[in-house]
Amino acid sequence: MTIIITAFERSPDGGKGLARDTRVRWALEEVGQPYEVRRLSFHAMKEPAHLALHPFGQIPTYEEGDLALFETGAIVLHIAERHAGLLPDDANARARATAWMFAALNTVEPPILELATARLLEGDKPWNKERMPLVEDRVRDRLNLLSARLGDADWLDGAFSAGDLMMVSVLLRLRSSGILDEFPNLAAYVARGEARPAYRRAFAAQLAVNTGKRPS
Ligand code: GTB
Repeated sequence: MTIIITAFERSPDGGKGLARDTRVRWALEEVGQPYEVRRLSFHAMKEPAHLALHPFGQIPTYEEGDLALFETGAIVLHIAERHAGLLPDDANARARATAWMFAALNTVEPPILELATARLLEGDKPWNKERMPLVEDRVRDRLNLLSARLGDADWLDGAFSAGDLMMVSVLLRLRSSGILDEFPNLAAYVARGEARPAYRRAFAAQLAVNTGKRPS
């Protein structure tokens, strides 16, 4: 059955891979599932046809036969549960990998999104200069403990899993802030994720769409 995901017609990041279709593409590449992409303008995302798939009028969505999903956490978990390659066989290890997915989305991503909002949307506010260090420190608080937990391991809990896919995807958003480089083991962790052939294919595919360059 053909898998169809949605993505920006043109991502505002110009192909840096930060829009969330990249994590879904990455998951599909890891498990070797082909997919098609329906690209949407900002206008089309708020039209009834797309709102029927995504109640908040966002990307990405995922369609497979009569199943339609939104939310990258749910989509990546669905892919990981249906296909081998992103979750361990052992039931307890699967549960722990799922916990890392939730940790990425619910514990690590919120302060990173707050930082992105403070930088992109609030930069011109008179109080921004005073607020910024507080927002940055809330990111550092999370990264400090994540860094301590990762230590010198390659991945968060044994072999690479959907938990790492989601955590790396979330941390990538931090790169331009310079904060990731304050944590060398996390910077290396992200680089290991980006070096995976499946990530590279996913990145190249979204880059091609956003720049018109064909994947090499
Ligand atoms: N919780 C949802 C999920 O995980 O699926 C969040 C989905 C979401 O935020 N979608 C964004 C969207 O559709 C695109 S990915 N926004 C349009 C809208 O809400 O109207 C977020 C994103 C967008 C752009 C960049 N960038 O340019 O750097 C990075 C991330």
